[in-house]
Amino acid sequence: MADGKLVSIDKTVEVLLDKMEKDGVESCWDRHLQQEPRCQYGDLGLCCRHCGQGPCQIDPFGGEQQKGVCGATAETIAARHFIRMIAGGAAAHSDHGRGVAEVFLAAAKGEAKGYEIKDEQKLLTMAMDFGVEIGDKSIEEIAVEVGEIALAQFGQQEGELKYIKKAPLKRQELWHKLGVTPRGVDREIVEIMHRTHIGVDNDYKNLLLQGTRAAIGDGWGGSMIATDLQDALFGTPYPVLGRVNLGVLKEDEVNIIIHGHEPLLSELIVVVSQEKEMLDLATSKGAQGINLVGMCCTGNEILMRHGIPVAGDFLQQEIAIATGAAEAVVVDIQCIMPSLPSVADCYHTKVISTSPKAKFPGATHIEFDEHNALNSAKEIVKTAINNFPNRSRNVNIPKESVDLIAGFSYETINYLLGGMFRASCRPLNDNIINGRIRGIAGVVGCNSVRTRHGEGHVEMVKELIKNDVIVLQTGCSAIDCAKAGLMVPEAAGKYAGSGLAEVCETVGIPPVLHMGSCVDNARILIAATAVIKEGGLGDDISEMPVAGAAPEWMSEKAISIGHYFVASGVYTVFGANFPTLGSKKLTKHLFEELEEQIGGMWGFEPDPVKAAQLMIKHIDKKRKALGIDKTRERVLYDMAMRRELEAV
Ligand code: SF4
Ligand code: MSK
Repeated sequence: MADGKLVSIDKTVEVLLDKMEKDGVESCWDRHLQQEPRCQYGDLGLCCRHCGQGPCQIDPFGGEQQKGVCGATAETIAARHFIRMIAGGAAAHSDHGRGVAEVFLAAAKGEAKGYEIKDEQKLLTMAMDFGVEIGDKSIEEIAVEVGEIALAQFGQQEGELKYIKKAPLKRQELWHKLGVTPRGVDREIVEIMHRTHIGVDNDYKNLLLQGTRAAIGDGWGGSMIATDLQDALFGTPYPVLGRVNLGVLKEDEVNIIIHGHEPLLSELIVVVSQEKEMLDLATSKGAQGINLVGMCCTGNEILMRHGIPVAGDFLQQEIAIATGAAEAVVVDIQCIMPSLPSVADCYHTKVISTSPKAKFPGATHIEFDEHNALNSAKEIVKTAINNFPNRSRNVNIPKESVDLIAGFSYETINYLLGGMFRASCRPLNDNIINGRIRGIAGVVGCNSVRTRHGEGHVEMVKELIKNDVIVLQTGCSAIDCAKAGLMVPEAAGKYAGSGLAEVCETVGIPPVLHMGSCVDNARILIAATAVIKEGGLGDDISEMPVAGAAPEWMSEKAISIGHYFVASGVYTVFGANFPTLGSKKLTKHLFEELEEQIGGMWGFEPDPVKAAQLMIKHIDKKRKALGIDKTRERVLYDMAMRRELEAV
């Protein structure tokens, strides 16, 4: 069995893996050990199964003459595999975005009871971005037009995605020149699947260009649309106090864990779980209340907007059930381990699936339908409450949980830095230029059993903030750094370098900002663009002192995110493992040549501190190119000096 101390920095894992061993329940870490040794062909991106003549495998040490049955080289095989990962990730984000657009449209038409437009300002901003005439139209009319345009972006065949115009001008021009401006979200994903079929595109650089096009369609298309529509529908996040880690589960209440990625149903579960009828039902079953908590990105969504506690990250989903205290784990889509129903079999927990796209043998299915979402939410909450009396004495809720401040949307950061009347990122730019803040890093992504759980995120982020790099976070990475106490304002004085600490203390923000879920990486793109537009830090994201990272990535979505960071001009370092290492040429292209072509490039470094240092080195390179690498003495001008200036 896996040793909790070795596999994770989180004490809850150690405690609950011990419990699982006693209870005779297997965990993902146990299965990870059973999978060792991994197939090296697959690990290095050198196994092709794209036709019935395969699998074909290339020996990484066997020389360049080696080919698959059809003649595909190591470069072709690895590039096809890599961009199919982009297609998978972009499809996941985009299908999420499409689902939100459908619900948004139904809500705008008054066909989805329980939903309403909460942030009219965000809706109006979207309307302007989409070129919708506002005139004297009602909010509902505008919302219908915005919803229709948003939905059409996914299936659009010609032209370019509307949000491309939000990118810096110079970047748009480069994308046009390279022919990677996405026409429609789905079209670029389909074209990847076509080009990677046997005997179509065999030029690894050309294959990668299509990967770039689809990834831009994810970051500046599907994900950005998802984030904006969710903000319009549920409210743009503002700073909110939350709590994180498994200690948020309660001994005497009905614990409902909401896990997955979409906030569509969970927003209504938040409402329903506070209704008197439900609270009375809980009391009648012997519980003191209903304790709603999140997990992974659905958790991040309801944390950002309501301060609902987050029980844990991707790798804590099985151990959360093993506490014996979860009445229900409600799942929608993405990052939900198929093992959950079998873990739940050993406890009283009900796993409730809600999406027709994601069913789990052994789970209870209560389908989400936007036209009837309130009823689904009620049925789910009732099922959980009715399960409370079945809880056994075999309960162990770990003590660990800490405070965090979440809710740092781009709008919030602007407001906090500039105030109500002059909201802007000017103070951020000024502090980057004067060197108090060295640069900006986006540290995002998953957990993987192939690294020590949480260590990559926390060690990397500590190294960055120690060196005055402000960190923006999303996804499970944000959850891990919150668990380590990095997302409270006091963390600035404790962990940040003196320059960053001074800025954070003045503004009253943590040095590590939680910006939301995986689709909310689009917020990071918008924040970076705002910094460019503010002036003084170059004309393009590639000129800024920024870097990105996913030290514990595992999902295809992370590859798509990483590639749209790169395609937007950001140096992006991944840890754990990297899926192209078997092809020297492709890896060189990704890690070196891309910078020349598109301004951003990939990096790979499993040691999180070394990876942070690579990011800092890159940030310093950009500071030098901008001419802001030397600390400037602040000179106070007296009258004589001013007169001298005027005379000149
Ligand atoms: Fe082998 Fe080519 Fe078929 Fe891939 S596409 S399995 S390399 S024959
Ligand atoms: S949930 S994609 S494990 S971040 Fe977004 Fe976490 Fe990665 Fe899923």
